[in-house]
Amino acid sequence: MTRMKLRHVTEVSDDLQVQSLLEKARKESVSTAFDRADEMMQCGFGSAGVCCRYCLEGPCRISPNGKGPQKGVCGADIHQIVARSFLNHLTQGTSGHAEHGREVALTLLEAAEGKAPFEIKDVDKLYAVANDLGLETADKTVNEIAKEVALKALEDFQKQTGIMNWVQMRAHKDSLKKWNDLRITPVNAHLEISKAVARNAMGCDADPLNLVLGAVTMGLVDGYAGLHLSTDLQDILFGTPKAVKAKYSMAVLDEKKVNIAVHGHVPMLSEKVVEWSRKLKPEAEKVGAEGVNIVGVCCTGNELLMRQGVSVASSFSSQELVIVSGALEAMVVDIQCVMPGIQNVAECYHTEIITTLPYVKIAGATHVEFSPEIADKAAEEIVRKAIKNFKNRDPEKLSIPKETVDAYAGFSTEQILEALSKLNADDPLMPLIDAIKAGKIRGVAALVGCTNPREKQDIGNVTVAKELLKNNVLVVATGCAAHSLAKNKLMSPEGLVYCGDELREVLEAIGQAVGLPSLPPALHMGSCVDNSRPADLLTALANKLGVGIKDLPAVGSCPETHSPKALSIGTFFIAHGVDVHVGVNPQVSGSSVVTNILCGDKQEGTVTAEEVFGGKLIYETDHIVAAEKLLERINMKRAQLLGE
Ligand code: XCC
Ligand code: SF4
Repeated sequence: MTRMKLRHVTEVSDDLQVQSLLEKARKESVSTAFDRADEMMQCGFGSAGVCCRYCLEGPCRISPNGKGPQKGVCGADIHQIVARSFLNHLTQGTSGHAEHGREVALTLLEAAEGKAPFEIKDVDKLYAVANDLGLETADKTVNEIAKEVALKALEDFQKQTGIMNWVQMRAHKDSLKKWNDLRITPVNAHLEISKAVARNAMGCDADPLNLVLGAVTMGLVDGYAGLHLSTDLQDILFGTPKAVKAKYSMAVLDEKKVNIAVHGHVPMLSEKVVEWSRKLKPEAEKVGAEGVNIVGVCCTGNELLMRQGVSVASSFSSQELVIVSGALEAMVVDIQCVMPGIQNVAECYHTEIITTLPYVKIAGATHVEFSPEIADKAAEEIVRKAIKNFKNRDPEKLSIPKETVDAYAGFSTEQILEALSKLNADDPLMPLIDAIKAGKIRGVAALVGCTNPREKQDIGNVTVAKELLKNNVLVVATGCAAHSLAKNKLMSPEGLVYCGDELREVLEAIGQAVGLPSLPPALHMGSCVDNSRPADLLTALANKLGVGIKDLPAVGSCPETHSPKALSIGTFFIAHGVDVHVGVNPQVSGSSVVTNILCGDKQEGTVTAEEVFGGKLIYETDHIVAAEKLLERINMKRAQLLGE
């Protein structure tokens, strides 16, 4: 095979440290996702979503240019095939988040029953959630209440009638009414996921519009059984985040310490790894290290950053390069966004890859089984393995980048409201609403999602954010997008120079009220499941203003995603009427019908997301144009809401 020309390192990432580690990897003949992306030809049929492999009569593929057969063997046309492949992506994204929620709910149950070594860290939040669920709390112990909350959560994976408890508890009433009218409100997560898989099979649902509505149900399952449920229960178990200062970049690796990267999503194991890294410091000293240094990758990194101030080494697309530093004794992974490629890279250095879940293993990696009851044992074993591996480090292969970037994180909805309450103790939302009404804050944008090895790392996330900030849009961020912003100083007061004057004044006023020079330009709200937090903030704003969420000047943007999870989160927001931008091909272009439902404007005679929900999907690869489109939508909603 002729080797494709690889991009120059400066085209691969905006991050100089990533560039230098990629150069090192290439010199050492180590294959990484950035180079594999260059070598991989993209299939035109797959890119347009027109290839169907759902039964053994196929595979069938339909050319969008009208040449060749226009129906699959079963008679499915291009719109049916594209709609099904869209629903398939959403189902996959949603099941990841639903599994996350279920694992956390089970951990809470086992903790409450004394079977797992976790304690309830945020009793106030436990009471708040219990009250919101309508549970009686008088005369009950904390563990009794926690058990009832956990059982309510598990009902959302079991009940056969009614609607999910978390939808009932968290959804805005206007949105819920709309979903009920459309009969798309989820009953329980597993039932809906199973139904989505079933309806997508050959010989089942063949109406593109109905299939897209099925995708919206997946978005709602994702949003409530995945995001909201996970955030609520994780806050109860591990604490609700508060403002915290930490460090970003590959330079958070510490040459003098045993380095362990925690990677994946679900925080149960990684919380314990942090605990054991402190307990086993004396053992690390015995092997000549100064201690154990935990660094975060992907959303596990976000979870530990938000609650423990753990520093963050890498977002998704550069995860293999953490290993290329030659300084990593172990990479511990749980679930989602873990590239199988890390094992091959690890084999070129001394790093030990440790998988932890029985259904997520990597051939060649070490497996240390984790479950909540044996959390301490597993974490202890993992940290000991890393310490033992310290002696195998090869000084010749060591290359740790130098500079870290300071960033503030920990902006849970509770933390934001607490800061605002310093300006107005009786009505904390009012300072925010006043600023929006006065136009000092034009609107709110959530910068979310990933980095993608095919895209130049960080540039999309940062460009969209800066354009919005310049135009006085309040930016909040989650996931790997938050990583891009933090590395570019948008999570420290230094980044205020990128804000419009009016936004800057607001951020300074709120920040100074809580003893900081200013709030950072972008507020880090957490991991991807924590997209529940911006949703909660919007719900509170809408309720206060007496309008629907669709009426707010709020948008979401996902410039560099790679994950179907981002599509399901995006659909969750669109179902509330929030416009969502994606900068990476959502693979629906083969069908004009599906594209129009998702991205089309209000138009007589057609059904579009904008018409039904009040928000739409904006697919735009040019970052500046994307920001312009988002601003346009913000201005349109302002005009409708405020009569501007
Ligand atoms: Fe994965 Fe959540 Fe995307 Fe990062 S942002 S690449 S999904 S780790 Ni969720
Ligand atoms: Fe072909 Fe229809 Fe089977 Fe898909 S479901 S592979 S279109 S026959």
